[in-house]
Amino acid sequence: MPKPLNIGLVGCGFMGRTHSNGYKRVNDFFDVEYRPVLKAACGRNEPAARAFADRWGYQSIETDWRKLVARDDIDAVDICTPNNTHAAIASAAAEAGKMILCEKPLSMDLVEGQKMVDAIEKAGVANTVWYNYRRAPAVTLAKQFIDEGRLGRIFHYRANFLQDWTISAELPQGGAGLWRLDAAAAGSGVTGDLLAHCIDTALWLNGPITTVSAMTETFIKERKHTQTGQVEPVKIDDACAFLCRFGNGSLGLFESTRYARGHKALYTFEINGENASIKWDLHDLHRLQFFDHGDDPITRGWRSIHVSDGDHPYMKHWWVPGLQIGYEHTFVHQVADFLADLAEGKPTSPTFREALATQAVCDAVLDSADVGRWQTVVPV
Ligand code: SOE
Repeated sequence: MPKPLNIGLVGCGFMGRTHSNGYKRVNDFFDVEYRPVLKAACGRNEPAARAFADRWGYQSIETDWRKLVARDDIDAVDICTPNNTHAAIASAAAEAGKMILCEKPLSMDLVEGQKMVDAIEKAGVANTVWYNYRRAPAVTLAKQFIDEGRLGRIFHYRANFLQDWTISAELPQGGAGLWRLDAAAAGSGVTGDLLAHCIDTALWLNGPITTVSAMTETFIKERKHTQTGQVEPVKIDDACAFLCRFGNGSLGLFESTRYARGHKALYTFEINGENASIKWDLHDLHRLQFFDHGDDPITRGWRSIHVSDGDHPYMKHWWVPGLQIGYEHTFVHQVADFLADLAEGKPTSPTFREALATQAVCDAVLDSADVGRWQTVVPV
């Protein structure tokens, strides 16, 4: 019988739903030594927290995260709140000896993130940050191909994350659902929210980024603030593009915007190596495009690998070969890996420290856009 692991989830929004689904599904599909128990859900709005708890099956609610963190019956604290609250909750949870699973990005900036890493490493608690796209089977397969040396020396890394949901000037900033437009709650705009995903994947697949040169733009300069009712300056980056150099000598090109009409969550990356290239697209997330220069020249071409066979990463745990899975499964996989690592006493990647490296790149990108010059990424 798997041992119970009592979860206290802070934040009852979109991410709270994705993580809860992960906890609920994991033991149905993965043989792991722990079983997440949905002990408590925490949200400041009591009726909303109650409705969330009832829907997802949490046994109790809290309206103050400090009470949740102090509870003896909570083993792991899951942070799904706006970015400006991550540090306080994580540090208190670490001090209370709780395991911590924190939504991305880790922190508002590198300095704050460093303090969080110090706190959790001092406490010695298990920790991970939810950069979920690593665990799309096709992305994990890309990692496998690179580690096997199939691409050879890597020359180029290209990534985009394009959305279009903030184009209307009538959209307010701040408050539930729209805190991502409020720099005081989010820290940054697309850099911390979307490029952070691209950077995390890139660091994992292609190693450290050393220097960056970026530009950002805020297209809508003022928006009404939901909480104050006043029209206030918009301080987030609506769009960001940057060039970079990786430690392995390859060149990177990254772009993110919430103003690409027609694109809802188009995360794509392409990697060009000496022997082969790979491409991935979140809108077609179960496929990995692969071009191998070593193939017979007459039939050589881009292969579209349907990553749904039992030999593919994570897939033997799901249905039968050929039947694909989706976005929500990336979170189930992260829970499964966290529980398996816990049983073996191993860290679960990305740890807080690994997520700090993403934060260091985000900071260098924003600094570069600010000063208009190349910036060196602080090594973490
Ligand atoms: C923003 O719209 C968002 O929900 C991000 O916050 C998530 O991290 C990303 O996976 C999808 O888009």
